[in-house]
Amino acid sequence: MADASTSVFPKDFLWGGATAANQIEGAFDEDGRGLATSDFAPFISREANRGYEGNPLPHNSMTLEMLQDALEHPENYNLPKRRGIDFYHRFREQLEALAGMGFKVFRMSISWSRIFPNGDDAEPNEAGLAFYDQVFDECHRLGMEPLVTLCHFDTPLHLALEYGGFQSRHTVDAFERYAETVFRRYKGKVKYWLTFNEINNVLTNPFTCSGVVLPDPHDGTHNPYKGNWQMKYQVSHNQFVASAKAVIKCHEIDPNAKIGNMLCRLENYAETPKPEDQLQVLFEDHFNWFYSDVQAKGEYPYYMKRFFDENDIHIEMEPGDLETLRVGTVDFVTISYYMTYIMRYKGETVPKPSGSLVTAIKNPYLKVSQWGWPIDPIGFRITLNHIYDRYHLPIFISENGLGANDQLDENGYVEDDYRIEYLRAHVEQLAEAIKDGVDVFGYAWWGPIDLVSSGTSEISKRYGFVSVDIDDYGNGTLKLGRKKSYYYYKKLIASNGADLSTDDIVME
Ligand code: BGP
Repeated sequence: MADASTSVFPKDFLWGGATAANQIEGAFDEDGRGLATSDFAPFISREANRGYEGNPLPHNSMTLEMLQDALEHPENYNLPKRRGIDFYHRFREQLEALAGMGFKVFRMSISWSRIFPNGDDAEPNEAGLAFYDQVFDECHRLGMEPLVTLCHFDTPLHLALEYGGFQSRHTVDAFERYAETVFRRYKGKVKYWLTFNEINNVLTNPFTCSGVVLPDPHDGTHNPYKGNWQMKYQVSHNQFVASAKAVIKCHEIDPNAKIGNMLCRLENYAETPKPEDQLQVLFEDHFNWFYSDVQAKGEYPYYMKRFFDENDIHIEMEPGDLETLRVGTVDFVTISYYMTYIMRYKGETVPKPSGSLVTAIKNPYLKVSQWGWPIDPIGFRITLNHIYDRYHLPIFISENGLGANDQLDENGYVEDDYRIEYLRAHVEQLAEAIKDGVDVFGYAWWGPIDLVSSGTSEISKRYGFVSVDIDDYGNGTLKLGRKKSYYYYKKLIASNGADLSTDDIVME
């Protein structure tokens, strides 16, 4: 019988789920909260995008002109991240539903502009600080450890418009002050912190990741964010420094707290056994590892020098930066893991900057989600081994999950066997990785309660075990429902990951 006594997972393994302020809170203009870039990430329906095939209107990266227009005429835009799922007012009920599955950990983020409305104000906003006090207290009351990201895709708008986001060292200083403020306030309440969500996403989306707002390129592409490698690597450096400064402050203020990084982990396979394809894998791996290498090892890795030299990229550093990076290394490593990628040789012997997280090349051995994301549980085991081999640091899975167009009934229920199978297969491979000797201390399913999509700002890409009655336009009662997967995850957690059977799910 598979029960907790046969589990390969550590006894106090942190099972749970992950969210982000900008995708759940709503209340974007209440109690002194300032605007953030995420308040300008429109949902653009497939209909609205008809005619733009191959060149879609951006969902989550606005150009300067679009942003200014949305500031003046918000009524012309559907901006779901302003609404979220109303966690701000309903967190008690929503957290209780999650705790009902036996969650040990709840990953969430603090909205920086709720604490400092402009990002750099002289004083923090007490109402914002008090809100998170209540959320953390509630988490503890329900037996869930909050694991808190300082900045998850929501740079304060003022810093984005006036300072170019993390292009400027002013934003680095403001971030350090913000981090220090929340470390002091929540000392003893928050044991696990993360600095930036998916820090490597600056390469594809500096608007979302780093608060960079660029003017319309007027070339018909709607996308000024392609290329710009000099800017993107400078921003990366600035965020590394900001992250390391936060780590140092966290250690000073609360020696009992642990602080990690967060990497969107890209595991790459060669398309063929051709050595050139494998060389491409090496190049692409380096673009990805670069981020966790700096944050976990505290120095720029050897392979970046040639890359920077040959691509004419020059990083401006301030005196003391390298020492800050050296001292401010993370205590643990976290990743989001959704899929693997196929690499084909691009014909260059020196890596060129790479800007795409998703390759067009299909893996014929894998099924894909309704959004086209390849589903690869074995890749999960592979990637965990690679990370542990590289850093020998404890790992927390800060995101893994399946977005699907659930057909909910009037009770918010759906027989989401596809989600159950995704979870089962990934936890099975996670257990294999643990048996391999990889030190993993927690697993957080992305979006355990339906929330607004980061990439497309839609709600109909549902990840939750708990459903929320709301649609892409904000219509609905916000009533919660429990999907079949809710009861599966509950059973899995109760057995500490030992019972993965899908046959005997009890709906209670
Ligand atoms: C990660 C982000 C999350 C999240 C998830 C799923 O990149 O850290 O915020 O939303 O991906 O992506 P999406 O919401 O686009 O389906």
